[in-house]
Amino acid sequence: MPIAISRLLTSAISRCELTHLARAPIDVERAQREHAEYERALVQAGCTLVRVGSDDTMPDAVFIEDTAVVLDEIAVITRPGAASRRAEIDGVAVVLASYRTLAAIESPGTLDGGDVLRIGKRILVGLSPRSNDDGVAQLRAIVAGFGYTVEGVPFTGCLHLKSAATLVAPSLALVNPAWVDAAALGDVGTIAVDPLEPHAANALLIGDVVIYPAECAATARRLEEAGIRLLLVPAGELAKAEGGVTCCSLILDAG
Ligand code: CIR
Repeated sequence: MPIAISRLLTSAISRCELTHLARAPIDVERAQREHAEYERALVQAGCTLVRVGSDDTMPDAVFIEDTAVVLDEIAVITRPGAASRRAEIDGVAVVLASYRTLAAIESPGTLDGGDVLRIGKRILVGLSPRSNDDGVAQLRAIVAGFGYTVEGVPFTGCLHLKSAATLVAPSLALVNPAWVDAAALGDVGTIAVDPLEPHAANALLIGDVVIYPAECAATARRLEEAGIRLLLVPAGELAKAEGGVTCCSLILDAG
């Protein structure tokens, strides 16, 4: 049974980092309701929920995906590219230590988990302002012994690689072709987002079900037509903080 590690959001989210979006007021209670529905969907997808503590000194802590890269063999604690987010890693490391041997990205490397897309034994890392070459090289050195390759992938238009491409089945990716060249993903099938929904490429695959934002209705139809089983969740408030459905959890096999 998979474990989903999440972190509650606080009113501090109104001070979140923003890169591509202008700041818009976030309705904190509504964002908390969205997050509660998201956690329910994680449980419905078969996960056991484990929470890391939160406080109002960490505005972006709810976006826990960025703090670690969890593989079956090891968990790599990242060094988030935004300095304001570096305090998030300690609490995550304490919890992950119960499930995995830990490694860590060290300065001057930076890496955000949102840039890390694993396709089997290939790990693609978006080359973004958050994840630098040194971070990519450190990740490569840490995971090489477990048989993983690590490649840097250029993309534009969004914060993290997984805003531009995610898996919706083991060999099927959902992509925004305006932001990333689907050829960089290699030998997988692709479904393109509806062009009117540029932010629709972020989907969370757990087993054979995909947690997906209800706001991306046209792309959701494309996925359902392709036979993908969706669990729709409201995600509009968290989107104002540049968060999507992958970034609010770390999913790992309990082993
Ligand atoms: C940030 O800029 O770091 C947060 N406001 C959003 C992080 C979203 N993370 C993700 O998509 N993996």
